Amino acid sequence: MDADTIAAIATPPGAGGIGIVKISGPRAIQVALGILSPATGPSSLKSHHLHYGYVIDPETEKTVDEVLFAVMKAPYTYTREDVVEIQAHGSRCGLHTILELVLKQGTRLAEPGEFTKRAFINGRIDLTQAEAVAEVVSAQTKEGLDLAAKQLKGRLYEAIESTRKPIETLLVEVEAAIDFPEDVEDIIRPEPFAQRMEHEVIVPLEELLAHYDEGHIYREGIAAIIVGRPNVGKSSLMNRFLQKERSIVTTIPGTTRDFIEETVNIKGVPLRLIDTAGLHDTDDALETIGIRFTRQRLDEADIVLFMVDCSMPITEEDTKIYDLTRDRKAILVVNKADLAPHRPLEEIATQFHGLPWVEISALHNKGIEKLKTTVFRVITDQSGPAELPGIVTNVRHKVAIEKAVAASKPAAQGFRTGRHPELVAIDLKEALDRLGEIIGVTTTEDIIDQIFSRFCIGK
Ligand SMILES: Nc1nc2c(ncn2[C@@H]2O[C@H](COP(=O)(O)OP(=O)(O)OP(=O)(O)O)[C@@H](O)[C@H]2O)c(=O)[nH]1
Ligand SMILES: [Mg+2]
Repeated sequence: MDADTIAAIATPPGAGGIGIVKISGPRAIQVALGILSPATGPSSLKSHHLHYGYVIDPETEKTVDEVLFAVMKAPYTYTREDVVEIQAHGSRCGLHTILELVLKQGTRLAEPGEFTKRAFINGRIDLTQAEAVAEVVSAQTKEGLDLAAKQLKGRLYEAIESTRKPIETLLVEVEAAIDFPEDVEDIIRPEPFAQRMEHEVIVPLEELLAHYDEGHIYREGIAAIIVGRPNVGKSSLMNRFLQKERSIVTTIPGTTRDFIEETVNIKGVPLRLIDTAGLHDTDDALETIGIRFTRQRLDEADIVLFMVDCSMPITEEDTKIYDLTRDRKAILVVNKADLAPHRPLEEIATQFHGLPWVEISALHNKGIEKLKTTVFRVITDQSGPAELPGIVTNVRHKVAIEKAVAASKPAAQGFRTGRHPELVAIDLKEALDRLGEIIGVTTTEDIIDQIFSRFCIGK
């Protein structure tokens, strides 16, 4: 059965210079011509060209807007169906009026991600490329965008396909061995079989997994929490990172009362910074509500920036805060390095042994770059993004690859250890299925629906 024809506003809510109404499906062109009056007349509408005209309400014959529109005939379109995109003036009201006229012509409002889903179902892109569309749309940094663009071009698809191919070939051999048990030894030679699985399947898949963490943080970002006693300069540091006066800074201890969150870009990693209220001894020592909240936030954060003031003696409060950073990724930030230090900075640092430390002056903007580099290094366990990390950045892909590796290992060893060919075949099929899930050949309907439901309408 033919797909129905769908339509949606493809540009974000709010007024804009232009806004786009998109139509896709077998009736797209007919529907569009029902409401458009092309300046050149309807007969000369060349595909993949931009045309000029008016949107006219067919019932009232009133002109709704002056527009440009593109007619794109299948198959060289986003969805592989006929597509019309109407570029109107970007008022919300105007776009809704056009959309309503289009819907009245017998189209249906598109579901979230439905245009991209059609591109997938009609075979223009695989599932990883469809997911990359959403990543491109939501990328927060240039590096995140680069990763998504690679996936959009099919890098992950190719990597997965290149491991599926050898499994398929070997599976044919195993199936022959099952059909002709008396010839097993002629059909399969255990050593080369194991080697091929190892070199062409397991090693490449493990390499894909090895860079997952780096890739993932480029995409998803990380959270850093700044903690320390009152008045050490936490809010000043926050403002330096953001390059704007976001947090209130005063000489009065206890200025920040609540959590303040903002996101900055650190070497391509979206870093969500959390400024907190200074932690200090109250009646209840450190067991106050503030501490409890901070502790909660500490647990959620990926890295702790523990700040001390080098011009003041280190106190028991500092030590208690330091205790909160145990077993966490943390950096000691020695602030106010512009003032005469109470003790040599190295000595201060040794009190908090184990933590990498950076001296800064939040007031004079000194040491901030070094601190950023250290944050990046601690988080990625590497010194700098010489090259963008691997191409697996999505947890769905990671889990599927892990399962494929887990099935491939016994399959590789199978003939060395005399396993029954049928069991080897089961493992090989399992590996193929798990890999196929990533690119969309063996993915369940539910998962596909879930993936597209996270898209925005109009994409
Ligand atoms: N000399 C000097 N003063 C600083 C530096 N950083 C912050 N200060 C000053 O220290 C005082 C407190 O700074 P804040 O940034 O408000 O400190 P805070 O840790 O956020 O304080 P609370 O919110 O009260 O916990 C202000 O007067 C800042 O100007 C620094 O590097 N050098
Ligand atoms: Mg503050």
